[in-house]
Amino acid sequence: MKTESGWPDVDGPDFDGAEFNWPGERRLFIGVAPSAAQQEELTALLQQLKPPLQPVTPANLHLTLLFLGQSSAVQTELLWRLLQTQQLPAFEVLLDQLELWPGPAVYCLTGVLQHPGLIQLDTVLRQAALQAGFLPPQHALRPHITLARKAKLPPEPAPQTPALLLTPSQLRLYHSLSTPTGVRYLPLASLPLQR
Ligand code: 2AM
Repeated sequence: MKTESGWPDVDGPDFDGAEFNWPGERRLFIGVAPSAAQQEELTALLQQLKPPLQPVTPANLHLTLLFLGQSSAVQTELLWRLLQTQQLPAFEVLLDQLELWPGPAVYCLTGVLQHPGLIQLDTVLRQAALQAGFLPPQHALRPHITLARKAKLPPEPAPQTPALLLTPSQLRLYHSLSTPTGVRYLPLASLPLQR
């Protein structure tokens, strides 16, 4: 189903799953979104970030669980079918540190990989992706929400650090889509996390 904005409504009651039928490859990742209230709180923080920091678009705020990279429809459908047969545990993660990561030059709100549900979900996602023929991720999962890119130095003055407890109810397959107005993270499909 398409929304008024033209994007599929993965939360809608009649969303009937993704259509895995694109030609070539799409840049994909699996992640979770903050709640609407958390997105609002982070949006207020984004407004405090000035050039040269490049704040992300509020609608793009997400926590990446597994980056898939360039992905064919066949490979992605296989992964999604595998995940549909798995127990996908719910988790919570507290994001309460503002950090600048010099390598990718991102400024982000970070947490620690310690909740058993998140550790288990990370394992399930990695194993399913390997089975579907994706390359293993280059790094261990470091839970974070990217707030700004092109971050060589932290913002001055430092914003007040929020403490966000993410308790997502679903994971999402996102398409990272380049548009004339910048990158958009378009949800293609979702799966419920089991409590
Ligand atoms: P991040 O902002 O959570 O770090 C889409 O490109 C998203 O995938 C990016 O926003 C980034 O999420 C993540 N990403 C991009 N390249 C990646 C890589 N090589 N390894 C892990 N995550 C990556």
